[in-house]
Amino acid sequence: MDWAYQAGSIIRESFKKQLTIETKSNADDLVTNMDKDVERYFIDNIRKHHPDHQILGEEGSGDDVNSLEGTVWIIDPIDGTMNFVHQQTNFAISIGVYHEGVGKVGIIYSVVNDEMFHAIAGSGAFLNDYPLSKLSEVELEKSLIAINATWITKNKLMNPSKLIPIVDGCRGTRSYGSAAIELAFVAAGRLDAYITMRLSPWDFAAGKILIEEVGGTISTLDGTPLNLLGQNSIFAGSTSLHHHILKDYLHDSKS
Ligand code: 2AM
Ligand code: CA
Ligand code: CA
Ligand code: CA
Repeated sequence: MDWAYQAGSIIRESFKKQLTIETKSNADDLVTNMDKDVERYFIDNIRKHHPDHQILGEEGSGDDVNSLEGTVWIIDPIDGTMNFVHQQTNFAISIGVYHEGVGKVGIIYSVVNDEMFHAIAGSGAFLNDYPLSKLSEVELEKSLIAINATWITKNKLMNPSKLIPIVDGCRGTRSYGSAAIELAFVAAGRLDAYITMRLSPWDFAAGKILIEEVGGTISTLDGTPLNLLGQNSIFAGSTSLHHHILKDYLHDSKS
C-alpha cells in the first residue's frame, strides 16, 4: 500500500506535465508514459524486496509468466487509462498477489479519490481504515449493476439478447470505465454486480481477492472459475444474486 500511495502521488504530479499517448491493439486501446513508468516503479520495488517472486504486468516489463507456482504479483499500473487521459479521475492501481494460485493480497487504489480498497485473504477487506461488510443478499429488482453499454449493442463477443432482460430487470446500471474500480465497488457494496465480456488477469486479479473476502462470487459469464493466466469474461456479484442471474438469465435455457 505504501508503494501504491507513492505511485499515486507520482501520477497526480504528472497531471502538470505533457503526457505521451500511444495506441495498442486498436485506436481506443490507449497507453501512456505513466502506465509504463508506474509499472516499472512497482517492478523495481518488488524485485528489490522479493527477487524470487514472479511479476505479471499489463505493460510487459514483468516476467513471461506461464505458471502460478510460487508467488506471483499481477499488476495493472493504471486501470482505466482512457479515464486517466480524458478525465484525470476514475482510474486505479490494481495489484493482486497470489501464492501457489491462491489469492493472498488484493489492493485497488483509486488515486484521485484517495480510496484504498485492500484485503488480505482471511483477514478481512477494507476501504481505507473501514472494514467492509460481508455482501448482503439482494434481489435483481433492487440491484445496481455495472455493465458497459457496448455489450448491449451488437458486438463480436456475445449475443446481447441474454443481457437485455438483466438490464431491464435491475434497478439501474452504471459504467465507470475501470474494471478494477467496478470490482472494488462490488466488494464495497456500492454495486451489486459487474458484467463484462473480456478482461485480462491484471484487470481482475486484485478485485477477485477483495470480492471473495467479503463473501461475493466472481466467475466467467458461464459460471466457470477464472483463469488467472488468460482472458476471461467476468461476472462478479453478491453470491445470491450471482446464482440467480446465472441460473435464470445466463445459462442456456435448454440445459
Ligand atoms: P485498462 O484501462 O487498464 O486498459 C475499460 O472499459 C476497462 O476495460 C478498463 O478496466 C480497461 O483496462 C479494460 N480493458 C481490457 N482490455 C481492454 C482493451 N483492449 N482496450 C481498452 N480497455 C480494455
Ligand atoms: Ca490497457
Ligand atoms: Ca486494466
Ligand atoms: Ca492498465
